[in-house]
Amino acid sequence: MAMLQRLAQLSRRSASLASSPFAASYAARSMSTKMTPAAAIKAMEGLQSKLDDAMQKMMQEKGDAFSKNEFYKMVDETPELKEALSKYRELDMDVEWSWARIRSMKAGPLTAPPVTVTVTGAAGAIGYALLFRIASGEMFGPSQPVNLKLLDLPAAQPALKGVMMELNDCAFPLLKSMTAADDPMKGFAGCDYAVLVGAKPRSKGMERADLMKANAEIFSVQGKALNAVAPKAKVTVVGNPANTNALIASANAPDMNPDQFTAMTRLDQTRAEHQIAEKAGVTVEEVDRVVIWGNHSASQYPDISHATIQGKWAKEVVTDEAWLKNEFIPTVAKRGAEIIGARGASSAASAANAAVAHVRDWFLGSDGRWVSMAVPAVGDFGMGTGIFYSVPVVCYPGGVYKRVGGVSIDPASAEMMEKSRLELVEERNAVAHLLPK
Ligand code: NAX
Repeated sequence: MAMLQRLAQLSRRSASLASSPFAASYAARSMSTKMTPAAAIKAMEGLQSKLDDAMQKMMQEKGDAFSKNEFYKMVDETPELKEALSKYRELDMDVEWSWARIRSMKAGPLTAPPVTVTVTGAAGAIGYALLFRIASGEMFGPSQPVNLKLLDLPAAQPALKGVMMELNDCAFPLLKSMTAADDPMKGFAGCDYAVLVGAKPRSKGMERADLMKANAEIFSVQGKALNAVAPKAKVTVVGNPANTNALIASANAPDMNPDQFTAMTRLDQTRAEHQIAEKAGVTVEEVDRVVIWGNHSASQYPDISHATIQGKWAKEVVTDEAWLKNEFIPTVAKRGAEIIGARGASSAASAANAAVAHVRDWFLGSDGRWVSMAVPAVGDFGMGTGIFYSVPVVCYPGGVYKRVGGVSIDPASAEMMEKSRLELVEERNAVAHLLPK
C-alpha cells in the first residue's frame, strides 16, 4: 500500500494526462519534433522503462521516505539516467506527463475490485475538469479500477452524453463502467464515494437566502437518496454553500454516520499554500500545516499559526503581519471572485484538482500530513455542534480521517474562527426547516 500511496501522491503533480485537451497538446508537441505521435511514443518507450525501473528500485529502497525531488537528483547524478531524461526533452515531451503515463500503464495488474464513485453536476464545468482525472487514476490510485456514475439534471443529459463519449474515447484502462442518471436514487445506487458538485448557481438578482433555499432542497433530496441506496458512501460536498449543504445531506441520512459527510475546503488550503510559498520564496512542497478553519466562504480563516516552511515556523519566516492580515487572508478568501473577474468563468480546474486531492487523501491516506476538510463539529475549539466546520484532519488509508487535536488557538485566531462559526450557525438557521429533528 505504501508504494501505491506514494504513487498516488506523486501523481497529484502529474497533468490531467489523458484528458482530451492534453491529447491535443500532445499531438501538437509531437508535431514540433517532426515525428508522428506514434513514432514519438515508440521512441519514448525504452527510455520510460529505464526511468521507471530506477524509480521502482528507489521506492523499494526508501519506502515512505521516497520523494520525487530526491529521485530527480539521483537521475541528475547518474549519467545513463540523465541522458534518458534529456532524450525526453529532445522529444519535446512534458516529463510530468511521461511519468503519469508510466504510472497509469505500469502500476501493476488491475485486480482490485472497482471503486464506484458518483459525481453530481457531472455535465458542469467542474465535472468536465474532474471526471477525466478520476478515470485516469489520479483520485483512487494508478491501479485502482473505477466505476463512474454520473448524475445531472434531465436538461443536462445531452451534454453529459458528450462528456461520456469523450471519456470513452480516452480508453482509460481503469474505467470499468460508466452510467448516467438524472434520478438520485439511480445515480447514487451502491456508490462507495460520492462527490456532490451539482448545485444551483446564483442567478442575477437572486438573494443569498433564495440560493441557500434552492440548494438546501437539492441536498436534502440527495441525502435521503444516499441513505436509501448507498448508506456506506463517503460523501464530499463541493457545491455551494458547501458546509451547509453537507449538513443538510447528512441530516437527511439518518442511517449514515455524520462523519461520512465532508465539505471541501481543500481549494482554500491549496490557494493559501501557494500564497505563503510565493511570499517566502519556497516551493509549495516546503510549506506544511496551513489550516483552513470554518466556512468555505469569505468568512473562512486561513491560518498559518501552526504552519512550517522548510521545517521552520512559518510565522518566523513570514513576519510581515500587515501582509498576513491585509493581503494573505483576503486574497485566499476572495480568490474565487478574483478568478471569475479575470477569466470570466469560475475556478473549475483548480476546484476539480482540490476534489481529487480531498478524496484521494480520504481513500489512500494523507501520509501524516494535515489537510483541511469541513467535517461535523464535535464541540472542540469552542465551535459547538450542529454545523460542518473546516478543521485540520489526518487521513488514513481505507477512508478514515481523524481530527487533529490539541491545536492551540491564539486570541486573534479565535476571533476569526468565531466569525466563521457564527456565519455557519446563521446558514443553518436559514435552512432549519430542512433539518429533520
Ligand atoms: P456549473 O454550473 O458549470 O455546473 C453545475 C452542474 O450541476 C450543471 O451541470 C447542473 O445541471 C448540475 N446540477 C444542478 N442541480 C443539480 C441537481 N439537483 N442534481 C444534479 N446535478 C445538478 O457549475 P460548476 O462550476 O461546475 O460549480 C459547481 C458548484 O461548485 C457550484 O455550486 C460552485 O459554487 C461550487 N464550487 C465550490 C468550490 C469549493 O471549493 N467548495 C470551489 C469551486 C466552485 O465555486
